[in-house]
This record gives sequence, C-alpha cells and structure tokens, in this order.
Amino acid sequence: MEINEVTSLTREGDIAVLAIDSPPVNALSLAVRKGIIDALKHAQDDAAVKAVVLLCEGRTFIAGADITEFGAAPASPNLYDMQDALLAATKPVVAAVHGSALGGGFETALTCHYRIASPSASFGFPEVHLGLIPGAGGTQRLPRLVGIEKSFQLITSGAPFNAKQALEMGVIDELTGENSLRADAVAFANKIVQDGGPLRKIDDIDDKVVSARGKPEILETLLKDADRKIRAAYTTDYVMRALDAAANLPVAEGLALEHQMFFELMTSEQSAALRHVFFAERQVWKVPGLSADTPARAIGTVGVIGAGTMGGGIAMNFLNAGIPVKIVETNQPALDRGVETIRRNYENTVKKGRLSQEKAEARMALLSPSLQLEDLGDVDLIIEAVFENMDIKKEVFGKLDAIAKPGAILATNTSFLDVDEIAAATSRPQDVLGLHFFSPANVMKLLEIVRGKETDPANVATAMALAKRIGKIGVLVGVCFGFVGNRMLAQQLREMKGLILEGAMPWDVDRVHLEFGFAMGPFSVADLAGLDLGWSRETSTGSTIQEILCEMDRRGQKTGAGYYDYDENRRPQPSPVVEELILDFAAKNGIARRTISDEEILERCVYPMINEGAKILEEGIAIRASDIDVVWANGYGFPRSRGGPMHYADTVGLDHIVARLESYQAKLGEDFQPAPLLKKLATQSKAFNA
Ligand code: T1G
Repeated sequence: MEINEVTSLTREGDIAVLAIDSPPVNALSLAVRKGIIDALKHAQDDAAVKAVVLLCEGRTFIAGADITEFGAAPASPNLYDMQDALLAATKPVVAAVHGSALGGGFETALTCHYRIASPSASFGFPEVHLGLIPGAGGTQRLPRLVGIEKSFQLITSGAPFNAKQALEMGVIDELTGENSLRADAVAFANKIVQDGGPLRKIDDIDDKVVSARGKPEILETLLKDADRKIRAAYTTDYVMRALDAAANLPVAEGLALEHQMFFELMTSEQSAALRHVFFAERQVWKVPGLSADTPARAIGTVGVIGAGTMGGGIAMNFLNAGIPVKIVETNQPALDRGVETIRRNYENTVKKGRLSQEKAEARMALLSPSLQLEDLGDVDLIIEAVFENMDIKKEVFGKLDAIAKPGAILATNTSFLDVDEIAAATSRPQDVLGLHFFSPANVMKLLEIVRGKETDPANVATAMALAKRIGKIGVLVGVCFGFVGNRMLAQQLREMKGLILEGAMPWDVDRVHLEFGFAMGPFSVADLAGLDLGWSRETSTGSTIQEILCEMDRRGQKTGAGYYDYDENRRPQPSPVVEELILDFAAKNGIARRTISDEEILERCVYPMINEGAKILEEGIAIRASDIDVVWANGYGFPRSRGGPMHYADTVGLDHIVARLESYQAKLGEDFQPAPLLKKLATQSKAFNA
C-alpha cells in the first residue's frame, strides 16, 4: 500500500515491509518522516502484522537528515517525532541497511529494535564535517552499544565503518546476503517473532557506559591522545559534553542536552559555511547548456608530456584510476628522475599502509616512459606539463597537432596562460582545453577545467567525467589570466607584499591568516613552494623583498631560510635578518612604516580577492559564486568553516565589503575600486550565493 509519494507498506506474511523511496539518498525529508510515522501507525493497527522491516529502495539506506531543510523554519513532524513513533512501537522493528546509513539515518536505525545490513553497507556519523554533532540520539545511543571510547573516535572523526565492523562492535545483529537484503530481513523478523521475548531497546542498555560513569579522566585522556585536527575542531568540545552525558545522565536528560547543543551548532556560521561547501562541491558538476546526457568520450589511455613535479603528479592520478599513461620527457635523465619519483611516492604510500605492494606494482606497470613525442599518436588524451612559457607551449601543441590521433583531447596544464592562444597553434581548437592541476597534483582535489572559446562541449563533458573518475573536484572555468584561483590569488599576493613594506612583518600577516582559519599563512606557503619559482640570478633586479631573499640564497624551506628561518625540523621562526632587510628596504624606498592592524591585514588580503571574484562572475569566467568558493576551499586552503571567499563575503555583508574597499581606495588607489557587480548586489542588499 502506498503511504505517500516516498513511502510504502507491503505485507509479506506476518511481516510489514516499510519501504522508503526518496531519491537521491533517502534523506529524512518531511515526506519521509511523515511516511514513516503513518506507515508505523498502519502496522501497529493491523493485528495481522507481527513485526516491521524498515528498508530503502535505490542506492542507499537513509543517508541522513535532509540538509536542504537546515536553516529553514522547522517542519512538523520533525526527526524526533519520527523517532518517537519508532520508540513507541509495540511490535519489533528491524532496520535493513544497504548503502550508507549516515547521520540521522544511522540514528533512525538505532531507534529500531534490531539492525541487519548487507556486507557492502556502511555506517557513520559525518556530522562533524558539517560543523554539527549527531543531533537525534547518536551521542547517547552509540555509546550504549559500543562504549565511550569507540564512540569518541567514531563521532569526532566522522569516519564511516563497514558492516563487518558494525557486526563486531554490536551495532548490527546480522549480515545479510549482498543481494537478498529484503528476503533476509523478512526472515530475520519472522525469527524474532517466533522467538518472542521482550522488545530490545538501546535506551535500556547501560552496561557499556556505566564503566565510564564518574570518570571524567577517560574522556580527558581520549582528547589528549586524539590527533591535532580533532583536538582543534570546535565540535569536539560538544562531543565531549554529549558523551559525558551519555556516561552520567539518564538517557532522556542526555538526549535533551544533545538536542540543545545540536541546535546551537546548526545555527552557527561555521556549520552554515560547511553545509554551503558540501552543496557547492556538488553543484560544480552542473554545467548550464551541457545536458547530463552529452556523450563523454572514452578515455582509455593518457599521454603526459613532462615528467617533472607536475607531470609526475598528474600521471599518478590516472595510474591510480587504472588508466595506462605514456609519459614523455626530452632526455633520459629527466625521464628516469620522473619515473623514479612516481615509484618512490607509491613506495612511501605502501610503507604508510595506505596501499598494497601489489597495487603499487600494478600502477607502475601501467606507466610507459618515452623520449618520443610520436609515441603519443594513439592515446585518447594528452596533457602537457612543460615549462610555463607560451612559446614553448605553442611549439608543443603545434607538434601534437601533427602527432595526435583525430579526436584526441589536447590539454594544457598551464596555470594562467591563454588557452585560446595555445589552441590557435593547432588545427583542432575544438579538441583543446585546460586541465589545471594543483601541486601536488596527485594529492590536491581541485582541478580547474579551462574551456576555450572553441572547445567542443563533448570534450567539456569528457573532462568533467574524467575529473570525477580520477577523484578530483572539477570546476569549469573560462579563459583569462589565472582563470579563477590564481587570478584572485594575485590580489592577495600584491597586498601581502605591500603590507610588509608599509608596517607589518610576514609573521604578522601569517598570524592573521592562521587566526582566520587558513592552515598556513601566505608567507609560509611561499617559503614552502619556494621563493625562486620563475626567478633567476641572471635576470634578478633586486627590486622586491622576494628577489633579494633569493639573491641571498634564502629561497624558502628547501634552503632552510626564506621569509622565515627554519630549524633542522623545518620549524619556522621569525627572522631578524628578514626584519632588518624589510626595514632597510622600506627606508631606502622612502616608505614611512606605520602600525597596521590585524583587521587591515585581513581586509586587504581578502576583500580584493572577493572583488576579483565579482569581476570573474561578471565576465562569466566562473559559472556561479559557489564554484569560486569550491576553488578556494579545495585549491588554496581557504577555511571550509568560512565557506569560501564569496560565502564569507555574504556573511560579512556586501555593503560592508564595498564600504571598506572604498575606504582603502581613497587611501591606496584603484586596486580597491569595487566591481560593478559587487556594488549592484550591495545596493540591492543581495548576496553572491543567492
Ligand atoms: N540531505 C540532502 N541532500 C543530500 C544529502 C543530505 N543529507 N546527502 C546527499 N544529498 C544529495 C547531494 O546534494 C546530491 O544532490 C545527491 O544527494 C547525491 O549526493 C540529525 C543532523 C550519502 C555518501 O552528512 O555523504 O543527519 O547534486 O553526490 O557521491 O544527526 O551524499 O544530485 O542534486 O554526495 O553517491 C548527515 C551527506 C546529515 C551525509 C552519497 N549525513 N551525504 O555520496 O552522492 S546531518 C551526511 C554524503 C544529520 C542528524 C544530522 C553523500 C553520500 P544532487 P552525492 P554520492
């Protein structure tokens, strides 16, 4: 019988099967909550029904609360009303899990009397990734099954665990067949009915938490031993308080405290920002005008030109996905170095236990080194990662035009050059696009896919599909100097270098960025990347602090000194040498230094980036503001808990951003002139991410 548009109840003998069918992930939307409540009432009222199986159609069990409802006015019945209906059931309810039982989905299963799962199923509380804690009983019921210690690990990490581990921990009662979940669930329910016995409720179990009662040192030790990220997460304190309640309070009081803390977090700016990034990272795949069924070309083999840091890292992405790669260099030593670097990377991953030796060897076996560009004549996609020079790139693409097979995609890894100009060096501009990987290319999730004015839409679709296949977040961008990320980065670089001449020191600028939430400050990042990128002693003019540092052989971490001094463990220290250098440089250039506030440092490093983002949107270089947020959260370490530069601007208020930019414009010039789109939105009291 259909209960509502997403819920049905069907009888199988004495068992009622309550099925949820709410694509894409059976999230606990209002309709799903209503459907479960109404279906349970039907099952309760039907004397012929002896037990209920709760399962989902589609790819997964309930994957959580419906995050799209967050921030909106709560709709009744809420998640707790639905759980109360399950808790009040007088007939056994068996949750039958496949796919991922996450967050509120897992918590729903914990309010059922029994839980079974298919072997490929997984469970987890990913709430902390959204700046939340489990808010529907997870922090009170999981400890009653697995204890405080295991609950601390699972909830603070947000890590999923598989069905086998769930069985071992006592989270589920039985594993089903991989393709017989429904039948096995009905059989399990029948057995429960035949066995009789009292209904089993987690809320009545105490033995797993009583051992931690009155022992706060248990949680204190867990926190002390936790890794740095968990200790630093603002949600960890909330988890600690919730688990302390699980150990020491009756379940009703623990639930009340959990609910209160959950709502406190749900209404926080951090959680709103993290939820924004969650959805933004799923929006990037939606390209207006590119229908979902645009045929993507099959990419069976890839050619990479250049076996340096970028070329080797790029090649690894495809080897990791099981795609054969031909890697080409101009000379044997460079080729050998490149191949050896890839091999060493895999060996290190094997040593860390994150990859089997067998898989590492299988990936290396897919790599074919060559000195001949002609060997790329049969591959489906060629990516060049040669020196960042337009003439060199145009020469390479001219050669590829003659070598590559018809229909092969020719991609440049350039990080800021004009892709249209490169495409014009071939007779097939429709097959040319940019694939801008971020270093280290085998690690960074972001891939800027640069669409040329003549790039064939099928090639765009192919590149987007390939990005997914190699585990990247592919953001489609247009052609301009620096595309999205580097174009905005140029604003930050200009301001940070000006600030240290006008009165701040590199460590002041970095501290402000760290306090804002960046993992590293921009000067530390520069030292890590190397201050001599694009620098040469022959052409150095000594006209900037960075050039002078390079001339002093202070080229960053790799030389033990850059903007910072580094000890033998590469720990950075503010450098008296650099401080003196900056003061002398400012004096020689007639710059009267002044005290610069943290607020000015932050505003001058971030607001011009936001302003550039507005121009990027106006020019159509980025499809949507949230794409810009995805670029910065995944390519440049912009704190996810701030949502990305454009979301952060919305949080601050665009009118405030405009006012501050105009104030700096009056003092510092046209670099701060607000973009027309920014001014328009501010005037209309609108936001970037409407
Ligand atoms: N609510 C609403 N929509 C969701 C959703 C959710 N929880 N999860 C996914 N979607 C949408 C997503 O936006 C995308 O939409 C589509 O589903 C496919 O997602 C009280 C409060 C389940 C592992 O954090 O981890 O419960 O773009 O591309 O790669 O304590 O989605 O297609 O229109 O990611 O196969 C806790 C989040 C919520 C799980 C599937 N749950 N989701 O991955 O597909 S908070 C989560 C995921 C909570 C309780 C608290 C993944 C997935 P569209 P997808 P996938």
